[in-house]
Amino acid sequence: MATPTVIVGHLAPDLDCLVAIWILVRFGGAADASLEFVPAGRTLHDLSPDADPTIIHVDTGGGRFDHHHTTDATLSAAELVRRAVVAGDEALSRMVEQVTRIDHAEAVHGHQPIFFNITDLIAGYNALFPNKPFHVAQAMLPNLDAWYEHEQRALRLERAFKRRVEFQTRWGLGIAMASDDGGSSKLAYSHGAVLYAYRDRRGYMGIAAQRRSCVDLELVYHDLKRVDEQADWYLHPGHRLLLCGTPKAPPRVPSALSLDQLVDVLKRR
Ligand SMILES: [Mn+2]
Repeated sequence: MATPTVIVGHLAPDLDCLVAIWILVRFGGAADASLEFVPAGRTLHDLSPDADPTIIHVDTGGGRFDHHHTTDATLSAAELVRRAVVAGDEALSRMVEQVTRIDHAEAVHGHQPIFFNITDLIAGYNALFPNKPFHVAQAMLPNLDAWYEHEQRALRLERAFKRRVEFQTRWGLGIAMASDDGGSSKLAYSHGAVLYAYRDRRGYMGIAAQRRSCVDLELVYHDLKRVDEQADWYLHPGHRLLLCGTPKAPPRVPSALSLDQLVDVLKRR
């Protein structure tokens, strides 16, 4: 693809339009491209959408990166741009798949999620800057960076989870995993664990148990106070969470235990 010098989206840009722009800016060599916005469906200066290969229209204009000529629910502007620019990126394809689904859900009947979401965030920016779509895009680019980082982290956790250790506790199946990013309750519980233990790249450790379980970590806490006495273990009042360091609360003294040693403490209890 030619290096874009101008990216054209539609006024009051929505998630699909913004993600298409973001992919071009971050992955498509368009970091220095200028952004223009036209009424949805139109093109810049009413020229043919793909006449100039350095002027890229997304989600408008009926060209190669507009999906409005089809009702194919697997297509969106973001998906068309992704396929053309960075087809092999797993984190990106997961992100864009959600964008496509959101774009089509909105178009069909707008089944509303309960909590504030990214579509609401964009609506908020469009309300703040009703005549400045450029400001909306500038505000959203770092948010999309963060979403992409989140998807990459989820992938790293899935890869690390494949190297997990499973063990038995008095309460049921335990899972232990070490990874740069720590553990994943979602992965552990979906594999039937009643509790899981993790260690991250900083040496922060933790044990967490399913909310609807009878796990009580108080005795484990006392065991740890004995075998790892310097370390800054914290027992959550609910007794289902036992932590030694989190990004929210770095430990004054990290645990001296390896993950295997922590698992041994759990198995013995
Ligand atoms: Mn769209």
